[in-house]
Amino acid sequence: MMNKKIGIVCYPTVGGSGVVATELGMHLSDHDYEIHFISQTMPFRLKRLDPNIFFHEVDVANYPVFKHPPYDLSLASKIAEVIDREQLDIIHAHYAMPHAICALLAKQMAKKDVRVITTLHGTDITVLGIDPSLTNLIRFGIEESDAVTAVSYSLRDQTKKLLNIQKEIQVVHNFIDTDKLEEPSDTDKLKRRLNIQSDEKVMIHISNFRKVKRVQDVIHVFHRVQQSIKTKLLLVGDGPEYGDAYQLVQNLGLQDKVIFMGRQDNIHDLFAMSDLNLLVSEKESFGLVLLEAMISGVPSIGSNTGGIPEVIDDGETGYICEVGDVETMSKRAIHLLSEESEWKRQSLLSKARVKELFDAEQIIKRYENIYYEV
Ligand code: GMT
Repeated sequence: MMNKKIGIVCYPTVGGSGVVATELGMHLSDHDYEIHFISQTMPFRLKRLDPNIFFHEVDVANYPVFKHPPYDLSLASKIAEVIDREQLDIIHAHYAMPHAICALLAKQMAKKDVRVITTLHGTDITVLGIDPSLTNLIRFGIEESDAVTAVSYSLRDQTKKLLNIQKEIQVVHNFIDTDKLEEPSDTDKLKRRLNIQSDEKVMIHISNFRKVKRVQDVIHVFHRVQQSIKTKLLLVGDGPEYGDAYQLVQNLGLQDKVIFMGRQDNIHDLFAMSDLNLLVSEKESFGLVLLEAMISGVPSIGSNTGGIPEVIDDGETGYICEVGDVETMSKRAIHLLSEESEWKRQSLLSKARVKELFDAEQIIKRYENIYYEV
């Protein structure tokens, strides 16, 4: 197999699309690809030293005549420079705005011929794609790419419908390493330090605390559950809704039972302590955190939106409830947390499902096939 050179353009900060892009690059380097990340700062998960992985930082030009520094143009220019210097074969743009458009501009600028693959992740379509000031631009980015993928069937169908796209969009689900799981830290010790008693259950929600995540619903569900089951709630992450979530916890008198953890890196340790994960968003094209829960054998309650029902098998690895239906969510949570044998069954099925459908090695092969097709 030829040693292909791939440029990956992604957002480097905390967020699912950046995580997927970085993990993809690291796996491809294990398959003898040469990977060139092109981004504003080093992708946050890119910690390991690897002779097959390079990082090219985008310097954004600034000058008093600009009202806003032209990041998009600097990015396009950097991509073109890297294509020619490193002789890249493929640019894989993660998130349509502005990455797909910048990649297409760079393709025109560069002397070396490249193929552009765009992966759609979610709000690039469901929020930005329907903004009238951006719709045509995003449609152009999709139609002109040599191949396009979406992280769920739901996102593919929404893209086609909302943007009236005829072009083929292949569904490649998100993935997780299922065979290199590190042993979690001492769970009992962690629980003691967090003041979680041995007979208490643990519910968890991890997100960037944006409005679409409906963190308040998570707290309302917990409020109902803790009335009949000894439980603590871990709230992990940070974002615009953090303050309101904190206030709601005070108002409901739950401050001794809800643990705000802020942003955390070691998600695996957190799930090792947890019994039930909640992802009850209004929009969610996939929900990467569901895979992190499944691999640790933690069932999830998810909302019936976007790609969540493609990840959670309703009644087998958690439950799907309507967005905002905190009553049903609470009933399902109470059922799972009180029926030991049912929880055990769903926990085992969660681990099996993630291995069967979302394992990194099989999903990486899908991307490799697309690279070879173009
Ligand atoms: O689209 C976003 O909100 C940002 C993006 C990200 O960078 O975190 O999240 C999306 O992409 C993730 C990775 O593919 C998916 O797991 C998330 O479900 C998706 N977010 C939404 O659709 C809200």
